Amino acid sequence: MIRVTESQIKEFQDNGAVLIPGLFSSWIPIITKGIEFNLKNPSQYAAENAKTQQQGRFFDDYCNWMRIPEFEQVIKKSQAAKVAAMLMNSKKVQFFHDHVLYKSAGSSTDTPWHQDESYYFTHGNMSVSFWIPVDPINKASLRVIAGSHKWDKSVMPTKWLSGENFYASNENFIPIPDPDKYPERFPTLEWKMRPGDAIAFHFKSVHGARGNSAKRKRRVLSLRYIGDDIRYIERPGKTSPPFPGHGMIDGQKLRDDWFPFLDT
Ligand SMILES: O=C(O)CCC(=O)C(=O)O
Repeated sequence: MIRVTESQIKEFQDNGAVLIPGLFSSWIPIITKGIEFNLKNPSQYAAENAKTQQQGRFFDDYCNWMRIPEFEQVIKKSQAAKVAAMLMNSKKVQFFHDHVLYKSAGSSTDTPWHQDESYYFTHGNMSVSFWIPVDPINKASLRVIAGSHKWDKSVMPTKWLSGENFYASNENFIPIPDPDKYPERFPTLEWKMRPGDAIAFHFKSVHGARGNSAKRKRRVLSLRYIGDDIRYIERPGKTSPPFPGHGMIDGQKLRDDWFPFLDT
């Protein structure tokens, strides 16, 4: 059974994000096993994002699905690709990448406001990530600026730890908004979540997250999908993830040997 309704699709398309309760309920033990393996076996891309004066740990890592069978299983066998097709209104769905985001109990590190598409070499409107916590979430869910996926300009990408500009040239980007200072200008969405729930959000949605003030860790897997209209775009520098040696050029569809089509 596909767990997505017309009103959830509309909410995703209007707000750029929607909660989908229970989408991964039967996958939580498998996802948890994959995350635990990833934490013990980080890749070359793993990063620690807490500044020295901050409490606790904020770790992330990505592009591990080819070496972590639990991630490959959930990507290829769960209903996520079907739901992604419906949310994006796309005939076909390609998998883009996996991303683990871990905050220890009491981590004081906020996830900075950002827009994923600015870091990516993808361009287009058919995109969705599922943010899937395996621990209950009260205050540290993803926070999304409602409707920001429809903004005309992209938000300036920065390096999470240092705050430096991500690319050498930043002229085409707008400054990072501050929804906590200007809540009327930038209305935000956030959710209480149970393991199995997922937030579906657009690559252009501006989002962040609070630190984890809870007494338990916050382990999350984000899975990212692209649809029919997504094309490769050259950025003014190395993207994140970088996918070295991809060999694609402006306007191409993403190569399907690296970004596989999924059954929908
Ligand atoms: O989990 C977080 O703190 C941020 C997640 C995020 O930025 C993402 O999944 O794109």
